[in-house]
Amino acid sequence: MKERLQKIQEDAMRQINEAVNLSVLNDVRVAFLGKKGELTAVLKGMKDVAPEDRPKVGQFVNEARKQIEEALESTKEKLEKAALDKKLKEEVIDVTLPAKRNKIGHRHPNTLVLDEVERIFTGMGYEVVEGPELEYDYYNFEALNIPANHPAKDEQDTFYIDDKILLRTQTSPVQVRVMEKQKPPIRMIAPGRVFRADEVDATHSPSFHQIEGMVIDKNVTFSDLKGTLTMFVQQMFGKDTKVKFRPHHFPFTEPSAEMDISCFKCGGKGCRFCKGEGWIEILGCGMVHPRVLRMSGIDPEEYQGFAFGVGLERISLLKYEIDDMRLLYENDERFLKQF
Ligand code: 2NL
Repeated sequence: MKERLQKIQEDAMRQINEAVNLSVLNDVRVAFLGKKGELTAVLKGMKDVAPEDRPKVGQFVNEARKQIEEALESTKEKLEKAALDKKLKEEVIDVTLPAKRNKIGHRHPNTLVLDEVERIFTGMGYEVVEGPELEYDYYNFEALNIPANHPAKDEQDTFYIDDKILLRTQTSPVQVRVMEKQKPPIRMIAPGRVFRADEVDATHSPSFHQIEGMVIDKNVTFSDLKGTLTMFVQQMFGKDTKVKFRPHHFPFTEPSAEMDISCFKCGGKGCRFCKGEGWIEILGCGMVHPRVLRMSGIDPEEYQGFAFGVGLERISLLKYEIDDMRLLYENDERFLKQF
């Protein structure tokens, strides 16, 4: 029995020493100390040992077991350390290698301009209001005093979903919805995407963006409109910007005007940028038509208002001297990274 134990112990020690990794070492542990292991088998055979020999044999078995366990433990530590060293060596990072340059996104020129417009008008106490891109014919046309036979209502110009619903052609419907709900005073701008059945070229797109603005209160006059829009363009294009109003016609305002600004490139002398004019057309505006106020439940005897509409892309193109609107929609990285 003693010899058998000695043999088991020697075998175990040799196999432990030869174990090349943790998995092999574990197999060795199982082979000797596991449920069906060799040493365990000896313990199970104790019942066949003469009772007077049992304490002695038990002691041998325990000593062998202790020695094997200690050897397993120390070899396990050794192998674990070796595995860790190997992993650390493999995963070493060469901090002297050049870094990969991350690409940083850029804000779109339209976003830059819209942020600036919103900053200017919220600074004057205006609210920014958004509304649906799909609109009822009523809000897009009828409530704005645009008659059924108006050319803008032509299917050639407007995307109709059915005979009542369309893709809005301006953001005025947002302002109509506010007039219906809110008692004046109202000071708001309505930025957003609008749609017109246009062919794509350097200055047209079937989908573009508009910013409309509206003020309704007691005793609002055309002077308020002039003062407000002058403040706006002087913040947007420089404090020396001059404005000029030309009479115009819109069904929703009376009187109506188009506003020009002095060329911010040449200051009004005339240059290539303003095509020798000295002036650049920038927006349309006017006093809200009394009929438009009345249709939305506002008494034009008590309240007046002014309104204006400006193309967001038009300002982007001017401000950043971009000569083709299509560049704003292509999202070419080489274009966008300049902003
Ligand atoms: C342009 C200029 C304009 C308005 C938009 C407006 C909105 C309401 C009532 C009255 Cl709810 N007016 N908006 C006013 C004048 C001009 O846009 O060039 N439009 C095609």
